[in-house]
Amino acid sequence: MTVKLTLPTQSKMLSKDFVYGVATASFQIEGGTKSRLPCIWDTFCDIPNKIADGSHGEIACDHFNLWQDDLELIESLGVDAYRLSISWPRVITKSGELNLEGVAYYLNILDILISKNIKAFVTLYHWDLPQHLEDQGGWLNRDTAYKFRDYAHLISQALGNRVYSYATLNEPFCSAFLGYEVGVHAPGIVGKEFGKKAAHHLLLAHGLAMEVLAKNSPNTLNGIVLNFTPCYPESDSLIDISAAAFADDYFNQWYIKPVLDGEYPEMMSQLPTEHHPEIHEGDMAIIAHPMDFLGVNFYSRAIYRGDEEENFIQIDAPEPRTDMGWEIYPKAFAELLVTLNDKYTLPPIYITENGAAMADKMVGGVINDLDRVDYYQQHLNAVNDAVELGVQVHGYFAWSLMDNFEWAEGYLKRFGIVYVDYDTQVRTIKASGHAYKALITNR
Ligand code: GCO
Repeated sequence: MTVKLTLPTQSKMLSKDFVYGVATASFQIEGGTKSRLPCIWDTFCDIPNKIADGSHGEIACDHFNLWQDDLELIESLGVDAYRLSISWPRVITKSGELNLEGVAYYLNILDILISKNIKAFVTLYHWDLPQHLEDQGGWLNRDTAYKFRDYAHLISQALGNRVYSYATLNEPFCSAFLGYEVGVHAPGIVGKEFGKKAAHHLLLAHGLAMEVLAKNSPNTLNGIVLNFTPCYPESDSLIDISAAAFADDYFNQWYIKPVLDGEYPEMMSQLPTEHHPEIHEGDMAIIAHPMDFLGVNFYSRAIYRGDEEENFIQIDAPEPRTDMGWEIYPKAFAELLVTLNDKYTLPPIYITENGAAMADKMVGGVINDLDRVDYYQQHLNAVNDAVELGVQVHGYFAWSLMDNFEWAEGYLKRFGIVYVDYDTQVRTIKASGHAYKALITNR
């Protein structure tokens, strides 16, 4: 295990143009729920047994109040960029107008980032749908896509030229599949017939917002953030190989292929028609609006076994694993990037999330998270391997700046390079945070 993060001396990732950042999301860190409209995660947290520790987002990291200190913390890490998300229910009223108080909160953050010369990578939707829109059907209602377009229009006008990059959506796979198919995320809807319908409306929302951003904000890098869990067969048998290919189309290609090629994977024909999305004429062209960048989130891979009845069965992740139970398999990261580059005409890539939950222990005021440093080292190496093979990666963001509300896991899982004591809200930079800072500042 290492305490330092290093890259080969000739690495393009040591260039000053390569962007290093840290990432967060509004619901996971802000708290301040009383100062905004309710969102689907507020509601979901109130349902018994949905969140592992029975917690909620009312305070979270109290970033709503501690944002100034947190911006100093970010600056102290020496990063080039900060990826944050805007809470839709904080900035738009029920009747669809700007909530100026909510907007002011983000304007202050963005102004300070500019004064510190830190690039703002703003995500417009990191899963906190206003509850009143869910009450109208949420992402199963096509109209939500147009509501998102209107929100994108108003907020991009309000934020003006303070932003460096806009991502429309974060991980539509999670919103659609986890939220509307297996129901382990908000709003908790279950049914195979719902996932792809929700996904289509999310992707439509992305395309409509891209059109708006291209007009309102032509000088920012505009794109989407997708997560990828590469799918590997358990064996070389044909049935396992085709199971992995099916899962890859279902979970990964379903999101990237429409935004880049304007069509869904051919595997759609194997799904029962009741599970198909409702595609209107012209939708696919909107969804495939040209993008300035693609955000790639990577954590782990998945291994599949073929099955006569189910299309695929995911087998238990082998060791080594993180505290989430996710296999540590950096090779899949390099292979993913190279494969995407072969398959698609990619815009510039930013790694918008990568990181690991580990069972951190504070000893004598110090968090010596060598396991996380090791994870970062191996994954930075993997990105570097892909760059050497010709993939155009322009930046890398650690998930996350600090420990925060890890969705259905509540506060039990810690992804931060900064430790958060939830009783006192004291932040302590972990060994991984110090190592990340040294890598960035020694370039
Ligand atoms: C994600 C989310 C993060 C998670 C992280 C770890 O985009 O999946 O952006 O919110 O916390 O991925 O699960």
